[in-house]
Amino acid sequence: MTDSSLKNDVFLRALLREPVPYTPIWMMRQAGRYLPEYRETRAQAGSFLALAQNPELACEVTLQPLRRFPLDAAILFSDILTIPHAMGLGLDFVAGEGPQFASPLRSEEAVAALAVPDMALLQYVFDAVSVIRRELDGQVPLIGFAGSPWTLACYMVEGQGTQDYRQIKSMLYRRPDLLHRILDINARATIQYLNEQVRAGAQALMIFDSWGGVLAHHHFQAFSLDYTGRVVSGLMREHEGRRIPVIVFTKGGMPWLEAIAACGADAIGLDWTTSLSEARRRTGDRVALQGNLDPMALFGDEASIRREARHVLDDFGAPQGGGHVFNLGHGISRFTPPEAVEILVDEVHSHSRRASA
Ligand code: 1CP
Repeated sequence: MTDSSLKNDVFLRALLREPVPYTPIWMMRQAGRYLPEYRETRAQAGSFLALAQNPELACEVTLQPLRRFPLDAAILFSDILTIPHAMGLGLDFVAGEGPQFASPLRSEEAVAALAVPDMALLQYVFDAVSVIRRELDGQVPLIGFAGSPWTLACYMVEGQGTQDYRQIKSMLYRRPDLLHRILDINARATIQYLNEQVRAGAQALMIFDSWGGVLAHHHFQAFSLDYTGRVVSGLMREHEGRRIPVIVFTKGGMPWLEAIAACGADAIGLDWTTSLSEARRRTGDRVALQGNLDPMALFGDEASIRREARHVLDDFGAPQGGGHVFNLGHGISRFTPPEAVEILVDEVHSHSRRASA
C-alpha cells in the first residue's frame, strides 16, 4: 500500500516490488560536496555539525540535488555518527580529514559507562525530518537512515575512519564481550532513533553497514548481521496506514547475500562488485535490490555513463514488476561533475521506460 498523497511514489513501489512505469533512482550522498551550492550552505553554517544541527539548513541541502535532477527520493541530510555524538563521545569534523571522536572507546571503563542516549539529544534530527517532509510537499518520499551497530562501533572504537580496523579488531579478538556490549547498546539506540524518524515523517529507512565487509567470513553474522537484524526487527513497519520499507546496505556484503536477504529488510543495497542478475538469482526475488553503479563511472564521458547505466539496468532485467532501485554502489565522489549526474538520471529514466513499454 503506497501513499496517494505522494506525487511520485515510484521509489516506494519498487522497494515493495509493486509495478512501476520506470526504474527509480537516487544516489547515496546525493546532498554533498560535489554540489557548489552545498559547499556554500556548509560555509554559511560554519561546520558540518552546525549544518546538520540546523533543521532549516539541513532541509535546504537535502532539497538541493532535487532542484537540479529529477531524483525519485530525498534522503535526510545528517550523518550516521549523530548517535555516538549523543552518547558523549565528542564528535568533530576536521576539515579535510573527516569525522573524529575526542573520546573513543578504548577501555573497559569507557565501555561500561556507555548507555543508550536520551533521544531528546537527537531532537535536531527529528526536527530536520519534519521540516524536510513539509517542504517536500509530497514531491518524492523521504528516506531516514542510521548506521549499522557494527559500522557505528568501528568509528566509536577507532575514533575516526581507518584503513586497517586495528583497534576494533583488537577488541574483537581480545575482548569480544566488550564489543558485544557496544553492539547491543548501538542496536537499542538505533531502533529508538529510526522509529523517531518515522514518527517525524520518514517514509522509508536505510541502514548503512558500510564496513560489514571488512569482517572475517565467519564473524560477519555474529558481529554485524545479528545486530542489524535486531534493529530491523525493532522497527515500526507501518505508519499512518503505510508500509515503511527498510533497506540494508552492506558494502562488500556479496559473500553473505542470502543471509542478509533473510534479515527482515524489504531491500538490499549492493556495491558495484556484485552482479545484479546473480544477486537476484541468489535472493530468489524475496527482496528488492538497490544499486549498483561504480561511483567512478561518473568520471566517464557521456557515452560511457549512458552505457554503464544501461548495463546495470539490463543486468537486473525487466523493471515492470518493481524490485529495482537504481543507485550508486557507494557514495558519490566529491569530485563528480554535476553534469555527469544529469546524464545518469536521464539514461536511467529513459532506458527503463523504453524497457517497460
Ligand atoms: O561537508 C563535509 O565535510 C561532509 C562530508 C559529509 C557528508 C556530506 C559527511 C562526513 N557526512 C555527510 C552526510 C551524510 N553521511 C549523509 C547525508 C545524506 C546523503 O546521502 O545525501 C549520509 C547518508 C551519511 C552516512 C554516512 N556517514 C556513512 C554511511 C554511508 C557511506 O558512505 O558509507 C558513513 C560511513 C559516514 C561517516 C562519515 N561522515 C562524513 C564522512 C566524510 C564520513 C566517512 C569517513 C570515513 O570513514 O572515511
